[in-house]
Amino acid sequence: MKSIIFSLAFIFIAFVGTSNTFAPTKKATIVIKTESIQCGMCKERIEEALLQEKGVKYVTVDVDKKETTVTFNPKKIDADAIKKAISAVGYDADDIAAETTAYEKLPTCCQKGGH
Ligand SMILES: [Cu+2]
Repeated sequence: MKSIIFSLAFIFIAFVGTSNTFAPTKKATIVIKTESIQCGMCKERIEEALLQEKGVKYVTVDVDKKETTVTFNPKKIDADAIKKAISAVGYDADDIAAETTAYEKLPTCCQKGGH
């Protein structure tokens, strides 16, 4: 009987132990090069689009640096999905090029060389 209690206790401790050790990080932050953004409208467009993605918590687009900083829950979304969401509204995101149809729908001032 004692050994059963000991092994149950051991299993319990092992379980609690591992779940703590492998507790998933709920937040991650990435900086994505969004070289093709031109102005404040681009900023709003990307921020709005990304905030609609599940798991995205904060988005900041820096127009001068041409960078998009995203804080997200890695259990719900990953960096690739975020970059694809940027591409889907017409902007280059790191090595993922903007979707042509989305890019062509952008106002001229938001296209490359528009400013
Ligand atoms: Cu723009």
